[in-house]
Amino acid sequence: MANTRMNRISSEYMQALASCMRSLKDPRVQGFVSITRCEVTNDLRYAKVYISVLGSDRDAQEAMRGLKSAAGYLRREAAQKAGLRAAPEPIFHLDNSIRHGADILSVIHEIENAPTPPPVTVRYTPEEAAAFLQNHDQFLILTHRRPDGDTLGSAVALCLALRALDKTAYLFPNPEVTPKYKWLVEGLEADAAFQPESILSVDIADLSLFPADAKRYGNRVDLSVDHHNSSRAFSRTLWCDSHAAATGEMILRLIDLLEVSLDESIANALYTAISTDTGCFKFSNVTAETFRAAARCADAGANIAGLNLDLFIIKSPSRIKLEGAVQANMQFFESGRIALVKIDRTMIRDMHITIDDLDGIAAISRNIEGVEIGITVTEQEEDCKISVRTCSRINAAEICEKFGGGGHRAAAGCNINGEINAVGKQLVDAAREVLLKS
Ligand SMILES: [Mn+2]
Repeated sequence: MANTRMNRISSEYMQALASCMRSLKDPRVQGFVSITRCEVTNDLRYAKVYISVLGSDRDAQEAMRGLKSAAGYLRREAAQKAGLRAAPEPIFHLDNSIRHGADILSVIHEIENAPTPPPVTVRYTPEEAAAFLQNHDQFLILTHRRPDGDTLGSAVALCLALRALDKTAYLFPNPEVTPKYKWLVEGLEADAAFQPESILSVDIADLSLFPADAKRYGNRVDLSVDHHNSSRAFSRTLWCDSHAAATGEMILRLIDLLEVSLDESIANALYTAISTDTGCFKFSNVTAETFRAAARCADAGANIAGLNLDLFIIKSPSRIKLEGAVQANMQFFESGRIALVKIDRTMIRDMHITIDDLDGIAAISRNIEGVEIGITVTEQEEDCKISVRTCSRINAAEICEKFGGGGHRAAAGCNINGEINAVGKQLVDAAREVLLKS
């Protein structure tokens, strides 16, 4: 009983505090600062407030300094706003785990003068989502950071379908589109002069996944279409179907509801979305619906063999060299149950490795007979990026959580500062610990 009451007080206090933080004029608290958790003590004397900052370590430190200097003001205002008889003293803690993409409960600060995010997200059915599209115009479609085939293919198919309805629709020019997918978005990206009226997002599970330049739309998304289990509401309306193998499957459903017929371009975009998110129909997310959607693409003239060749079979010379080096230098531990791959900056430079080349490289070590945990350490400019892939018995996220990262059971990641060999050793030690107790 008491717990429920304190939970309610904490939650009300958190919202009040978030609202007060929004009104701060301190430039140090201008970035993407969120409260991820808040616990008010039973005696109402203190509030432990966990803060996440999207940005560099320095941004985070500065934001914390800004919050601490405003603590007196925030204490009075938040208590008053929350209607508390006592004024708990907010104690701010930096929540580092969140910066690696876990839970963001509330985004509390946007660019100056931007409206606040919608307080409530309305869950839409596919029919309601289609009606929204039918009744609006001047669309801008957002895709996620490090865009993959699903976010881009879905955005392109939706854009073309809206244009087929004589509407104006453009893609947000995502600066991270790699050469592999450039052909898809060509001619569909908005220029700086475009003034959208309706903002859509596809395949974006969380505000933290917005491209840096799209952050200004973070609180303006009218409709989000997504299939991630972990999808977090940030838009005015959301249609989420976690059974869909790809957002592309959901876009096909919308296209049918809008009564737009599939043409070759739409079919190519949808096939790209569906095939890439299923590892060319090999992953466990594939359903009969996935094949039906792919068959519709084939019927509409999608270039199935050509796309499969470009997306899954043809590899760049640098990728082949990288795979060779990865295989030659792989280290095994615990009688071959743990495999470690290290990709250092010299390799990346000498072999001319691109982001496209690194895509999916983490699966190589795990896909070896007897390996239960595959670890890939990639040296970056500032730190090492770690990808862990595991067999179903082992929880990859548990290993990465030890280093402030996270992810799914079969695939997780984290970033660690340090020399690549030392980082590799740390990871193997952590993996061994989890392996031996699982
Ligand atoms: Mn997807």
